[in-house]
Amino acid sequence: MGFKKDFLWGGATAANQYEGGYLSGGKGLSTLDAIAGGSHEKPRMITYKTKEGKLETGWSRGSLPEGATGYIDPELFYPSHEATDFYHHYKEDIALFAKMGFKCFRLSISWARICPKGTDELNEEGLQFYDNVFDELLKYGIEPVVTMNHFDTPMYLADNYDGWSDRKLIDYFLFFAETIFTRYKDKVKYWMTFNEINFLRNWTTIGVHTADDQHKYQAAHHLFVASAKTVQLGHKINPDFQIGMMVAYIPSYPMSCRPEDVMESVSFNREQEFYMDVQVKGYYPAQKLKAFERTGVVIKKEEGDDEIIAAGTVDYIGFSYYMSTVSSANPENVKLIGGNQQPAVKNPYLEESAWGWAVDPLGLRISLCKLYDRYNVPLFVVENGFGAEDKIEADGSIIDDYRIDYFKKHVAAMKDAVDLDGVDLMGYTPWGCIDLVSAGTGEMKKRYGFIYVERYDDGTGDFSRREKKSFNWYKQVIESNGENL
Ligand code: BGP
Repeated sequence: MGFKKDFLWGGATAANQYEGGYLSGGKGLSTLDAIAGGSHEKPRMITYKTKEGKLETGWSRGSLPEGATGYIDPELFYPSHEATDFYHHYKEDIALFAKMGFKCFRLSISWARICPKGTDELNEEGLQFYDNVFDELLKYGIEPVVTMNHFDTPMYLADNYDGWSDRKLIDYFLFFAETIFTRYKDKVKYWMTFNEINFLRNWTTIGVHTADDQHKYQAAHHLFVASAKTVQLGHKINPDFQIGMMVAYIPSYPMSCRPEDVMESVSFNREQEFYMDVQVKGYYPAQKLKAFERTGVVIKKEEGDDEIIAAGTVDYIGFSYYMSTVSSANPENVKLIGGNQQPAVKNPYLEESAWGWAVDPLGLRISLCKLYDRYNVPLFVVENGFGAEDKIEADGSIIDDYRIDYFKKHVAAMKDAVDLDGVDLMGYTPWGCIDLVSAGTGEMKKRYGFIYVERYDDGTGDFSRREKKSFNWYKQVIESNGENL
């Protein structure tokens, strides 16, 4: 009973929010370097350069304005440029992860650090950086879990190809994939292709300038083909590789047993399951094909795409789980989650974080049951956590009992899913195990870590690290393989 002996306890991060060194060591610009912070869910004023070289300022709701090219506004402070400086602190941070007893560590490789333009030019210094990081992890027996692309598309590809709406990106990504698979094949076993592939509403992350369904789903098709080819290629390079997909899972409950509310929640959940259906089952689900017909979306496919998608299904599902939501057929019930553009309905039975994210541990068990019943492949909870504003006490300590409480309940829910429901769960990597820049807000204020980093939204802070109260709590959880909460 309980979690497997080799359960992968660890923590999760992403290059664009944690690494920093955005122009160090030969790295090229990525889309998230050129806008002021994060994955840009909220409408925000950005300054950009037009193709004609003119500087313009305008509102952007996640999409790059038409014709915009990568421009860094010297007047603006970009927390993501230095982020929490893993680039210079990786040895110290990995030692802290080892002290917590991590069995694995999830990080992403910055595509533009390996291929500065995203094309077939390579940056040896970038490759060496990740060699150093993996060697450091392996020194402590920590298994690297690598997201191949976490929201950061090389800016050159956004500027010159309109990002993933152009099929050419499949080849460029494959070149990047082959490079890192070959280079790290004896150091990394666990891979994931695209982070939260269903969050394509964050257009900047995929470098697309036109925010409409036609562009979104065409880009998704290219991502599916790239992912499937990547899976096949990886298995050829090293048959021991475990290559997964990654989706943001926010299960939705119907507001009531009124059938109209139930249908709303079915539709909401289907939109997320669509991305899993394609990558796990290997085909487009009928419901989506019908929806394309209704809305006039026409996916341009090349001959052989369907076969590629069918042959390149993933080994496991990685997913993020932070909250659940509620669907209602009555538009009056709809609110925006945490001020961003995600429509949702407040659940009267659940508490929310300061950012309006409903805390729902049982929702995690429900998700695990549903996904395992539906797909029957191993599951990996690769993100989960509680974003909060932490306070440093006079004696320097950080007493984050609210975070411990959140994790306690979520680990207990996973344990029930394993013990009572028979779910095959591979591991658990809480998000932002060390403080990093928020994807949604682009700020440092919203923190997730077991480790605090002195870095603030006005650009102050010396990047020093300190353990929060949750650090020792998580250590004891790992030590007891999830028995001692
Ligand atoms: C997921 C992303 C992460 C991350 C996390 C928390 O959507 O994969 O990159 O940051 O959510 O979100 P936020 O930073 O907005 O609190």
